[in-house]
Amino acid sequence: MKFTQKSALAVAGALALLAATAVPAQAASYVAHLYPMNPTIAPSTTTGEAHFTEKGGMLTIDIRVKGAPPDMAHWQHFHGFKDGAQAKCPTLADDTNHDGIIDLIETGKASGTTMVPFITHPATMNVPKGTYPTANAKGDYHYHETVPVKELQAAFGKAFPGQQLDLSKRVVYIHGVPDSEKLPSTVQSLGPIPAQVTVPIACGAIERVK
Ligand SMILES: [Cu+2]
Repeated sequence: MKFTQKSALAVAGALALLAATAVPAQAASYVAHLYPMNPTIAPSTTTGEAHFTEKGGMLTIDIRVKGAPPDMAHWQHFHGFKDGAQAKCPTLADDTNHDGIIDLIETGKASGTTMVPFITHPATMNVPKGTYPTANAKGDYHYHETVPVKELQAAFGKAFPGQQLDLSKRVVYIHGVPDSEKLPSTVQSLGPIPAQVTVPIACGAIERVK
């Protein structure tokens, strides 16, 4: 009896060990369903999906956007809190100056700050100068990049000390309306960057699916 119990324990232990070592090898998948924001200023309704897959030390970022303002580049990032708090997409209540538009600055309370840009080389973390995708004449685009997790985490940790990427605590934003779009002067932006570039047009919270 004693022997059997011991064996059972040994088997359970071995299984637990197997499970523990098997986890990192599995792919982790995340998705963000993007819903339109500020539809009164964007000439169209922006929707889309962002997928994140972590496998074999690589992070693949795949974002499909539909109906964004056409023929222009769109800033896109994940935003989050520097202290690791859970970010959310804003609601109409976040339009604190009641100009009918939730601008970038007003997203801060719900979503924190701009973190990782979805540009050609995300690990450069070059938010203002990176190359962002351009929507076609229909307002659609497909962004697909693969980046070593270690490289991205190292750059991220430098910008946000003590922070992990923690995708499920972040939100994806798509930004930008045409330069020609007249915005009220109350629409705030980031430093000298025109509000047309930074105004959010879609948002989605990142959820882990696997
Ligand atoms: Cu952003």
